Amino acid sequence: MAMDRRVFLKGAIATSVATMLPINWVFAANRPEGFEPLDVSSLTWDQAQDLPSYFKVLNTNPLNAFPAEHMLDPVTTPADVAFIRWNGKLPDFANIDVDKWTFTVDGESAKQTKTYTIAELKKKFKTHTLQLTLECGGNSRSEFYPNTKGNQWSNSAVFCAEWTGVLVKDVLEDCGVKDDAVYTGHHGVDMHLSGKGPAISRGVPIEAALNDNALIAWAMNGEPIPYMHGYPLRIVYGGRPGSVSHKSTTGMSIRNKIHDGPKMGAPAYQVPNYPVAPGEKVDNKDFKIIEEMIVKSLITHPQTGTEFKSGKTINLRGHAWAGLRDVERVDVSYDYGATWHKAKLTRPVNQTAWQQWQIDLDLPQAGYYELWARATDEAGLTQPVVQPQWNLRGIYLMVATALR
Ligand SMILES: Nc1nc2c(c(=O)[nH]1)N[C@H]1C(S)=C(S)[C@@H](COP(=O)(O)O)O[C@H]1N2
Ligand SMILES: [Mo]
Repeated sequence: MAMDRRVFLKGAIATSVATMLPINWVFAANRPEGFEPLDVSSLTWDQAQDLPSYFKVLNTNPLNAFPAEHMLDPVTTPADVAFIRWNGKLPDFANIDVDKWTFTVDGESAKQTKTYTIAELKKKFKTHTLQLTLECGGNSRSEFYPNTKGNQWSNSAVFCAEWTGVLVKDVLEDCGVKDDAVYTGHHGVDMHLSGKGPAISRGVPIEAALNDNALIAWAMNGEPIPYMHGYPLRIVYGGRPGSVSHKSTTGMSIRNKIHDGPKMGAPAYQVPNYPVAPGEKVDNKDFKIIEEMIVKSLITHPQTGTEFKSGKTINLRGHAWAGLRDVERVDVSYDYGATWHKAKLTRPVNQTAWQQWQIDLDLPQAGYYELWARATDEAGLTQPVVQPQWNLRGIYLMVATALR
């Protein structure tokens, strides 16, 4: 169901949040079958660990948590609002010495192996500051029906911060990329929960590493990267599954084959290359790696559950992004898709930065509404009204990976 893009507005005549909605559920007759009004009382977050209460903690070991969607309203996501995803144990942050931290480039297809301190990276290469959209491959997974394995993210396992660092491309080219290079492999210090081996080591096709929206970054929003987001050095790729943006990174291999580190094998971060029925078994050889994220929009204002005075114009707004492409338009609907209204949309500040959309809505009468937003990218790909093709790992991606 397209719950990802809906926020509901409770009409002025509805009584309290706890009493069951809706007194006057406007357009209820149009709603898709099985569509129930949201239960507002289930939308309060648990307090856990030291995380602010606006985080919903999915698990603590490994640590996975996401913010309420309306916390993502700012154009640039503040670090203390961004979702947190670790696959294994946390790095030993207390013992990190930023002056001694190094980044090594190696691999079969590197002409030379080189090791750089952070100071050397800063000195040797041009510094770039870019806004990059980082989205977990499993963002919105909780909306699959039937549910799939994996963290049940809402739609807020995504953020767009401003990252400062050097281009991955400049560093790889300094070491020399052989003609037979196929893939990168990313390395770090955090261990698998068992204590044996790295928690994760993923990579991207070499062309992705050699474009202009991949950084080896030491700053997030102008500050040292917080522990949770990859202190002291992080690989960041805009528009690709978050798992390739390696936190607390110690290096990158230039591989002459598809990288084979932990979490590279099917079905992790992969989707079947043909449509499957829910629950259908798929042979591992019929999976393909997700390399780019798909077009999507997020409603960040008003907060889900907001009640307005009747007759008030409502400013509905949020962000939209589309992997490596630009978003071309965003439309919104308050009548379950019977009519769509075109929102104003900004241009991205740089490739893979999310874009901002907004629209003023005058709703026809007092009552309960569900608001939908639907983004369309420059290739004409649009968000489906229902959750796309079910797949084993709940990845919202089938269409885009088939296209490029
Ligand atoms: N070192 C390390 N980097 C990692 C991970 C991890 O477990 N360890 N998880 C990846 C995944 S799956 C995602 S979605 C993003 C999450 O980034 P965030 O925690 O800054 O939101 O980090 C990626 N980088
Ligand atoms: Mo992820």
